[in-house]
Order: sequence, then structure tokens, then C-alpha cells
Amino acid sequence: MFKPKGSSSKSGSPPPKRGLFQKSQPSETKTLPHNLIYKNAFISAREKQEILTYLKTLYPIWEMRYSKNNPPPENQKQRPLLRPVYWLGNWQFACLNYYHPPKGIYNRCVQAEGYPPILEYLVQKIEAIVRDSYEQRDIPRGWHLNTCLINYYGNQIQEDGKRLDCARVGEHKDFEPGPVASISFGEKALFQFVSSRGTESKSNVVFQQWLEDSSLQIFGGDKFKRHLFHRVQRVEKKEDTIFPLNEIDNFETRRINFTFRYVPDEHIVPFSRLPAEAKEDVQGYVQKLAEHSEFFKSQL
Ligand SMILES: O=C(O)CCC(=O)C(=O)O
Repeated sequence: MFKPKGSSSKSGSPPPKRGLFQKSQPSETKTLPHNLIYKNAFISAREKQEILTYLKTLYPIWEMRYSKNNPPPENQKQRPLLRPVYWLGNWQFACLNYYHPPKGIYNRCVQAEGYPPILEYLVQKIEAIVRDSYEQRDIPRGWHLNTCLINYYGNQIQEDGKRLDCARVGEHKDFEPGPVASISFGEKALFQFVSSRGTESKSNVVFQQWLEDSSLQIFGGDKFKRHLFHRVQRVEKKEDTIFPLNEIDNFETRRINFTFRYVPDEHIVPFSRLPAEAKEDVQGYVQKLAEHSEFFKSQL
């Protein structure tokens, strides 16, 4: 999923250029570039409440980017991800590297818990929108949104009690085939599509939009999925939102984002069938998840 790029790509970048913004009005669908969909107020207040209640049953974890059997390359250091995560459908542990066809397809997607009914319902609605809106060539055979990454964005609370804003994601592509759908809650986020010529030169913002509370964004097609990178440049602090969730070590959450993707079922493997080295690398995470999840308990 992530493009290995220097840490600079994950922090500052130039202020937004005029004309690239799409400022949203209440409950409307705007005219956007082809193959990009954005609906604010897509999630009703009741649906949001149900999702937040469900989120209180989850215990997200902090993952490290590398592991014993997948150590950092020479120009990189071991590091925690910038945010805690939880995956549904299958878990793509960072240290196993993310799903990346055509070569990186095996032993990267580990079977995980299914969706709760409210997400099942929303996923069906979103899949119908995709089938209505995208050309057939942009929807791979078998495509359905069976994978969900829940990203928690916010502040790390340091030892001295100071808050460190780490609510961003560096530029990357989601390599799962077909359109990706994203639902956001909490403070709004500045989401950018960028063209990149590698680590040496600055990326160019091609399109950006604010992702608001309860909104839906869908992107697909060659331009947004294959050619451009995307990133979350920053998350606002205007509403003083801090989600009441289960305790996440030294962290407070201002924004929660669900990205739904498609991984072919044949590339999803139960933990017990991972090769020994991969198993060794993720065993600790699965044990931690099993402390609160019947599903992961059954996988050990
Ligand atoms: O938080 C977002 O809006 C986007 C997250 C993202 O880019 C990802 O999970 O790949």
C-alpha cells in the first residue's frame, strides 16, 4: 500500500493552491473529476451513532513498519506507523508489506473479523453506487469491498504530557484492484492526489478536497488509482473533537477513516497457514488482538 518515501513526505508540504479546492455545501454531490465521487452527509446521524458504538468494541493497535524477518532497507529505519489501525475482512500487517499485485499477493492479507451489520449495509450501498458510476473496465471481475482499514488520526501524547499532532498520511497508492471507498468521521481532513517523480523532487498537487464528518469519497480508474498518489496532508482541530474510544496507548483520536477495498478471496490466508517467518513476525500482534477479540483468539 505505501510508497517507501523519505519521512519528509509525511510532514509539511506547500499550502493549498487556489482553484484546487472543492468546498462543500450541505448535502450535495458536487461536480468532480471523472472517476472521483464525493458525497458529504452520506452517513446519517443514526448510522454514525451505530458505527461509533461498534468502534467501542475494537482495540486498535500500533504496528511497527518492519520486523525481524522483514528488516528496514538500508535507507530506512524501524518506526511505528503514524497512527493506530484496525482492519476488517483481512489484516494487512505493515511488516508483511501491503497487498501489491502482481508480485506481492501471497501471505500479506491475513484473515480478520467480518463487518458488523451497519458496515455490511453501507458497503452494499456503496458497491451499488460504484456499479452505477464506473465503467466496467474499471471494476475488476469479482470486485467487492471485502477489506476495510480503519485509520485513527490524532495526537500522540508524549511522556511530558505534550500533544504531538501526527494526523497525516504520506503519499502512497492503494494497490488493491478497483475502486476504493472511504468514509470519514470527526475533524475534516485535507486529502490530496499528487503526481510524484520520486524522493528527489517535490510532488505536485493535482486535486485536493476536504473530507468532512460523515462523508463518502470513492476513487477509481487509471488516473486516481494507478497514476496518482494520494495523501492526507492534515486534519483540522476546529471542533475540539476527541472520540470516546477504548484506550489507545498514549493517543487521542480526532478523526476516524474507513477505507474499503477489494482483495481477491484466494489471496486471504488464515494466520495458521502463514509461512513460519511471517507467522513469527505477526504473532505478537495477533496475540494482542486476541486479548479483546474472540475471532483472533480462535486464530491462535
Ligand atoms: O484517511 C484517509 O482519508 C485516507 C486513508 C488512506 O489513504 C489509506 O488508508 O490508504
